[in-house]
Amino acid sequence: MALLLLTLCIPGMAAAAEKSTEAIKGTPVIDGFIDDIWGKAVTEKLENWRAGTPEANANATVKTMWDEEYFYMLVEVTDSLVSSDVNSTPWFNDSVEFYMDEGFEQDVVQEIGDMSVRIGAGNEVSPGAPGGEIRNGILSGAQHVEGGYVVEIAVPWESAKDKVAVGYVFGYDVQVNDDATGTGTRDGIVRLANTGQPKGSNPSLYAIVTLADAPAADPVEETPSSGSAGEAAVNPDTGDNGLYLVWFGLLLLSAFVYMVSYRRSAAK
Ligand SMILES: [Ca+2]
Ligand SMILES: [Ca+2]
Ligand SMILES: [Ca+2]
Ligand SMILES: [Ca+2]
Repeated sequence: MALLLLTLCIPGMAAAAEKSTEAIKGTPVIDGFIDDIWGKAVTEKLENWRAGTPEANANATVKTMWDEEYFYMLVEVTDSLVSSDVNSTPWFNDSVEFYMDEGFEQDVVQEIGDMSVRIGAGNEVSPGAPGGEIRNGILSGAQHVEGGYVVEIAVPWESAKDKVAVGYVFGYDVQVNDDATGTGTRDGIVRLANTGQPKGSNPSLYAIVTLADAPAADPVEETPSSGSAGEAAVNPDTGDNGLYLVWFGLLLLSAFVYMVSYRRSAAK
């Protein structure tokens, strides 16, 4: 608590980590549809408005996940008018930009190795901010949904390939561009991090993400093992009981037949 107060009281100390989060371990399918496992990931809201307002423009959240092959990001955009590919300049269209400072060098401009890519609401892929690079092997999927759209992306590890493990830390950022009028002009720009950077992309200000463990599995519901096993146990009993009844019936019948024939022979 004392440390927290101290941190809050010293300007600059808190600014360094303007946004930090963690990525759960897991492997979603990259198709723009939200896998169940995303429900266990940390949700971060994009709140750094560079243009537009939360009331007039698209709002968004991002979730992250990782495995040995990829870093995954899921962005859910609330957008009352989704349009794609209206303007040939891709950042004027509804789109999501993804940035990674995978080596965590925290340079002030994007350097070689800093991933940067833009995915349109219709899954159009284009290079992100100048200096960054689209990485070979990126997978992406986008889907229009009621009230907006969803973008899912997988970025293959490169420089951190041999380092990724629980506890690995690096920088990433996300920006959503909104064309609110559907005319191919950008009206809203909101970022996850990068506060104070009016243009371009500054890896030293990216959100800091720590790779975390896989989420705990849901408790397995008590399967009514008595159900199947019970049935199996009950059925033969019922069968046996039925068999006994048949035998008992036959016994009574033969006793009856015997008595009748005995009386008849006695009467003769
Ligand atoms: Ca999916
Ligand atoms: Ca870097
Ligand atoms: Ca829009
Ligand atoms: Ca517009």
